[in-house]
Amino acid sequence: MENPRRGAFIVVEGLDRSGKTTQVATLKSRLEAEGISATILKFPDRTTAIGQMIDSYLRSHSDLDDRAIHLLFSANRWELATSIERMLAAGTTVVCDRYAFSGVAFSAAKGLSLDWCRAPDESLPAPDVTIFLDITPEQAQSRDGYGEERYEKQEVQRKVRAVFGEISCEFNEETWVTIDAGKEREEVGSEVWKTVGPLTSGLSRPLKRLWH
Ligand code: FDM
Repeated sequence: MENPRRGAFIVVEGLDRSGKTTQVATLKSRLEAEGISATILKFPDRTTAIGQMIDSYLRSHSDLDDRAIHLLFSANRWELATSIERMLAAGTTVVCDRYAFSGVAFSAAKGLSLDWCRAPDESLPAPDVTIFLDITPEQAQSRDGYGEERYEKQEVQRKVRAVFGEISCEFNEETWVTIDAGKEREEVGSEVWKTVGPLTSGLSRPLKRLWH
């Protein structure tokens, strides 16, 4: 029988090296320890055919027009949209490492208009909450592995952070939670849990759509 309460859709966003991947993994373990079925998704999903084109672009093995790569990132979300909906309907909590907000922030930081950037993601499943792990570009740069990919440059990250700030203004404090990711990993983890904990008993309200 289908679970009457759906799983929560949780998105974790942030600049490169803000600790998203670690926090997403910690969150999944914590959810499972509480007996909640949880799945991690990561965008871009580099395993699909579209994802491989994105991967090649991010590693600077290929070049693409700014609008073309933007549309590929969006298409990469659309190819997983139905499976996200199915998992949520089956009662699984979906934790997503980056989503459409990264899509808008990174492309708008290149000078494309916000409206143009938002359009292809319109009607995708909307997260119940977006957790933004906030870190300054200076703090990010001091972390291991920084600088390996295309956007890992301070001036890009500074612009991206500013666009994330603009996007966050459209949400209320229940749907967009900013956490200082410059703090110790455990402290960030407990703040993430404070946000996610109340959603773990499942939700009966219907899933919303971007950007409504
Ligand atoms: N990125 C990610 C975008 O430019 N648009 C998007 O829609 C998404 C999901 O790709 F620099 C950027 C953000 C980041 C890179 O890095 C992916 P990670 O390390 O795989 O998260």
